[in-house]
Amino acid sequence: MSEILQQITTAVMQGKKDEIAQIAQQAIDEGSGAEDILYKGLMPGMDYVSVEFKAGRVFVPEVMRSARAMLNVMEVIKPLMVEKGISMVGKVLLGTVKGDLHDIGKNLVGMMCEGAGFEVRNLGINVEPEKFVEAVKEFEPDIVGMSALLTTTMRSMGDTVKALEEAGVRDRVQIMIGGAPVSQAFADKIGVAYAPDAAAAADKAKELIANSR
Ligand code: B1M
Repeated sequence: MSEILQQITTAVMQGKKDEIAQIAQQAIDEGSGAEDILYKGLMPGMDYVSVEFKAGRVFVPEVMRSARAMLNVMEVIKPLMVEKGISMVGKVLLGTVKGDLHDIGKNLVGMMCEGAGFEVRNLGINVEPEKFVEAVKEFEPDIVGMSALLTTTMRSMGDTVKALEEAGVRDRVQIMIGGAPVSQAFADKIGVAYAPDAAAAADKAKELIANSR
């Protein structure tokens, strides 16, 4: 791998969110393509962070910094990717469900999914089932991701699945849920996929895409 792409990988691993855009610009000036920067520079860095996070060797603040570094470069290379028609891995629609205002974990999930090459649309917090339905029709995501941090708002996840079914769009998407009170057993009960943390969510999203193609 070229030295400059290795520098990008290292900058993601170390969460150098300010320096990394400059390194990416240098890579572009030296002739690296957006695809190489994404797949050979950024992604190996985020994959490393994801493994370390799962193993408990790095924590939320470090992951946030690495994800921010990755997003700073994505802003630089996005126009080049659009120009060249390079497609992302898939589309993820994310939201914290109705009644719930917690968004730190959900945003982390969004960052990790972007780090894994997904185009992410984040609907924010307190998202009504109807809002998910509208966004599925308009954004046409591959995956709908829902987050809940309150035991009381887990119910909204089931309500959202039902709303998607009633609107006739449930079969167009894969659904993944997560959040501290959510479990695999609950996900099984409402017929969706589950991920326990942000790194696992990005892995699960990739797995869901691979299984659906
Ligand atoms: Co609230 N809160 N809170 N709170 N809050 C908790 C969740 C609570 C456990 C605290 C406690 O009592 N010990 C408790 C919930 C109890 C329960 O129902 N089980 C609680 C409560 C009760 C409340 C209020 C009701 C308090 C009140 O007003 N009386 C109120 C409710 C407001 C509402 O939502 N309607 C409330 C409000 C708030 C703040 C607004 C003050 C603030 C949120 C700010 C914000 O998010 N912008 C807040 C916070 C910060 C917390 C704690 C302290 C931290 C949550 C957090 O951000 N964790 C929390 C206690 C705690 O967890 N120690 C607590 C860090 C984050 C990275 O982890 O969100 O779990 P987490 O996300 C993880 C995984 O869960 C997973 O990946 C993430 C990263 O690895 N994950 C997904 C999350 N979403 C996923 C989606 C996926 C996959 C994985 O797929 C799509």
